[in-house]
This record gives sequence, C-alpha cells and structure tokens, in this order.
Amino acid sequence: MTVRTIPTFPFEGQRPGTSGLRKRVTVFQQQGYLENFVQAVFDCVPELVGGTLVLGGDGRYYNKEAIEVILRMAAANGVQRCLVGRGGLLSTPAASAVIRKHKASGGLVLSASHNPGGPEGDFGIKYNIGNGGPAPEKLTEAIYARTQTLDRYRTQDTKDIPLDVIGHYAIGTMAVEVIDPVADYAELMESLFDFDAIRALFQSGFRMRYDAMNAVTGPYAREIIEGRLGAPAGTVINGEALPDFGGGHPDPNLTYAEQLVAEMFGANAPDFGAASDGDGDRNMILGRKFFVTPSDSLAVLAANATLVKAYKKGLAGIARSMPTSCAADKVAEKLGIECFETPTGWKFFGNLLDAGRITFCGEESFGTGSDHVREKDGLWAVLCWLNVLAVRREPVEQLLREHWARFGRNYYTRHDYEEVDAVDAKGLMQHVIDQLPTLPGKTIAGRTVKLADDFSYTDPIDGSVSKNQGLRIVFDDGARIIFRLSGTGTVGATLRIYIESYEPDPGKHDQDPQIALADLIKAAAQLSELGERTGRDRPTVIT
Ligand code: VG1
Ligand code: CO
Repeated sequence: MTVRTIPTFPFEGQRPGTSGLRKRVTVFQQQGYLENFVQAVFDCVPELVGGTLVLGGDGRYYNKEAIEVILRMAAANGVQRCLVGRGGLLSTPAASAVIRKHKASGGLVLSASHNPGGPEGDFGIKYNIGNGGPAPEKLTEAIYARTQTLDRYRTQDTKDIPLDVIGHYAIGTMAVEVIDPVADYAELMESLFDFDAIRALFQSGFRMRYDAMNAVTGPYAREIIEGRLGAPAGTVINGEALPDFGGGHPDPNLTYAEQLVAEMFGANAPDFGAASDGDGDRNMILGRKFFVTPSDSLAVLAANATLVKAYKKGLAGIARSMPTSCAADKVAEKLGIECFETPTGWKFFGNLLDAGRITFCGEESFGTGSDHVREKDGLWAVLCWLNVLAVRREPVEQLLREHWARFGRNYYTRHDYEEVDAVDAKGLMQHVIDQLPTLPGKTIAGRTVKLADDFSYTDPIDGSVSKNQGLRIVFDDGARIIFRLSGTGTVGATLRIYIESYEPDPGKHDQDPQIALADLIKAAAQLSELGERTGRDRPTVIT
C-alpha cells in the first residue's frame, strides 16, 4: 500500500462557521472538497502525526463514504491509531467523551447537526481538539487559511474498512479500531447520575417520552433509558438512526418535534418529554403540557445541581452564550459563583471548562452541558433533569414555577428568519450598527436603553478577542434585544432576533412570552426595518 499525493486546487468558502464547515451534500461530493478540508486539518495539527484520531458522525447521508475517505487520508498522513464508532456513528458528545477517555490528539466529527439530511440535504465536518471540544477560532482560522493555498492531499489505496463490525483493522501502519459508539458514553453517564434513584422513579409509574428524531441518539437513549434505567419499551420514539432522519428536520424545538409536542400537550400526556437533534448535542425539555425554555433549563439545573450525584459539591461557575437569557445569572448571583457571558458556539466554553472556572454552561439554542465533556450534550441534560426529578418528585411545571418565584422569570423568545437574501440581511445588520452609538439613553418600548454595542469577547483565560458576535441593546430593567446572523446555515442568511425581559413579580409569571414580549418584538422590527428590508411579515420559526 503506497501513499499517494494527489494534486488539488483550493475551493472557496471552506471557513468553518459556528460549528464546523457545513454545506450541501452535493458540495461535499465534489472531487477534492472533503479531502482538501481534511488535509488542511492534518497540515495544521502536527500532533495528529503519531497520535490517535477519533472519527464518527451523526449517520447522515454520506457519513460512511466520508469516513472511508478520511481513514485513508489519516493513514497517509501518519496517524498512528484511529477509533471509529461502529457504523460510522458517534454522537457529538460521545465523540468528545471518547477523545477524552482515550487521550486522543483530536477527532473529526461528521455532522450538520439539526440541518436536514439526505442527498439534497446538508453535510458537515468539524475538528475537535485533544480536550474533546471544538477547535478554537485561532485553529479554525488557520485551517481555513490552509484550504486557500492547498495544492495536494495525501491518501492511500486500500479497501474499505468494514465499519459495521467491531474489531481491529489496519491501513498501512495505522491501526483502526471500530468501537461500540455507546459504551464509553453510557459508562460516563452512569458515573455522573444516580441511576438507582432514576430507576426508582420509573418504577413508581413516572412516564416519559424521548424523541430521538430518527437521528444519532436513538441507540444511546435505548441503551441508557430503556436498558440501564429500566424505562418501559416505547419510552424512546423514532429511535432508529436513519441517513435522512426519516425525512424530518432533526431539530428539537416546538416546530419540528411535532410528534412529541402533540403527545406532551395532548390528553393523558406523559410526565416528562425530551428530544435531541441530529448529532445528539441539543435537547428540548417538556413537562406535561409545558415547555421549558432552554435558558430556563440551564438555570434550573444549576439551581438544583447539588441534588445530582456528580455535582453534589456545587458548581465552580456557570457560563452562557450572550443571546441566552440572563436566568442563569440570577442563579449564579444567589449561589455566589462566577457567571460568564461568551459568544455563540460551544468552542468559547472550552477554556473556562479546562481552567475549572465553570461546571455548567448552556445556550438558548437547546444546548446544555457540563465539564464532563467539551461539547453540549443532549442526553446528559435529559438525565440531569431525570436525576433532579427523581429527588424532587414534582411535576416539571411546578418546579419551574417555584424557580421563577425564587429567582424571577426571564421571559424569552427567539425569532428566526430563515433563507433571507444575504445582502438584505447584511444591510439590516448594518442599519442597526449605524444606530448603536445613538441609542443609549433613548426610550424604546417604555424602557431606557442602558447599553448598545456589537458584542466583543475577550477570553479570560488566554486573552484572545472575538469581535462582531451579535448586536445587543440592553435596557435598564434587564430587558434585551439582540440581532445576530447565523453561522450554521447553508442557504442565504438566517437572521436571529432574541428578545428578553425580566419579571420579578410572581403574580405576573403567567403570561405567554409572545404577549409579555410583544412591545419589545415590535420595537426590534421597527428599529431594524425588518419588514421593509426582508419582505417578511413573520418569522420562520419562533422558539
Ligand atoms: C446555532 C446556535 C448556536 C449553536 C450552533 C451549533 O448557531 O445558535 O447556539 O452553538 O448552532 O449547534 P448559529 O450560528 O446558527 O446561530 V449544533 O447542535 O448545530 O452543532
Ligand atoms: Co447539534
């Protein structure tokens, strides 16, 4: 088997976004497209030579083909050992766990997360570093720069590895181990949560529904929830990981997790509902006829952390992404621990977690996690909730109401405008940027603007600066309006508008967020000339 050097030419636009490089499958299928990006990773990460690489993905269309390509390239680039999930599967948090447990130099995770799959859908690839977390911006920028000058990649001729059979194989001098994608992860979960208490909860008649959305968490949820925790068969629905996610949109929100939402809001609803996204890093939490906003979920878990086995001693600190509601800040304040505000994307939590400054972190986009891995972790959040419920034995809604009574309620919503013309979206953002200096002191929606800026973050650990991370307008009563363009979309631009207000009075905790926030929603539209500039009169998705 000889290593071959194949001439290639740079492709435009291989800059990783919020979470890796995401494009249409057809873009990735172009000769050299995947290869170039992977070669750029090998060129930028010398520790992979002679090191261990973890490889797996969410099982979407093109996953296995891509894995075979990457295996050949890894061998040709001098990787010593490659751990691959059986069937090419590894959820994003499981990949992170495997990297950490086996002290790998890094991992390549193949996923476009919640974006639809199939031949016409999306594909993606992301490099994770030795701590198990997404590569920091400095590295993703170096990888991107390398893709722009690349003129060859290395590969090796060999037959395909049988990815469906656990075992030891070799490509040239590289050892390939096809591993059980669930085992290491399930073991980690068992070390964090009180499985006996959760088993007892299920035995007491507690009913749950977990929607794996025909994506990667199916096998994980079946093994952990129905297997190790003894929940009745049928607790996990849509548990088959399919390459096109059964034609669905594997995004666990009120719009796309229709089947689960219908059951949880229907007659005789279960006590607890949850769902995960394509690659298993997101989670949605539902009670009976009750939706838990992700920002609240982070705050509730933080407030109840000492009830959970692994976090009994309390939290070092909490971090949330800038657009995430300030509910977690209220908890941190009461607990007397640090709270950090980072840009959107899990990569910004890595340094804080590594330095031991935070234990929990989360994003409004259905992402919650802890220092057990360096990715957000959907099933972790679900199990953490189960552990809390197993101790408190209260309905989810009651738990939330008590939480709000104690900390106040952060009314919150996100309005997404998908597939907006990219030029229009840029123009809208610029229009808001132009107004920022004039806003402080002004009255909008009956509130006074305290701060208006383009969010910039200085990492407290390594001092690196990340600019242009979203436009925020903060009011003196804690309300906020935030404008951001998505960094994960593949068609046009997705505009996200995040709206929040704070209500300390428990007598006023009963409103529909869309009504409680109506004046701010209207103000955001006026300020940005939303209708005029995008031609839209309503959002594509409301969360
Ligand atoms: C979105 C979310 C962000 C999340 C990212 C990756 O990014 O807003 O909070 O970290 O997706 O999640 P953006 O740039 O589109 O707003 V996942 O589950 O797609 O890996
Ligand atoms: Co995801």
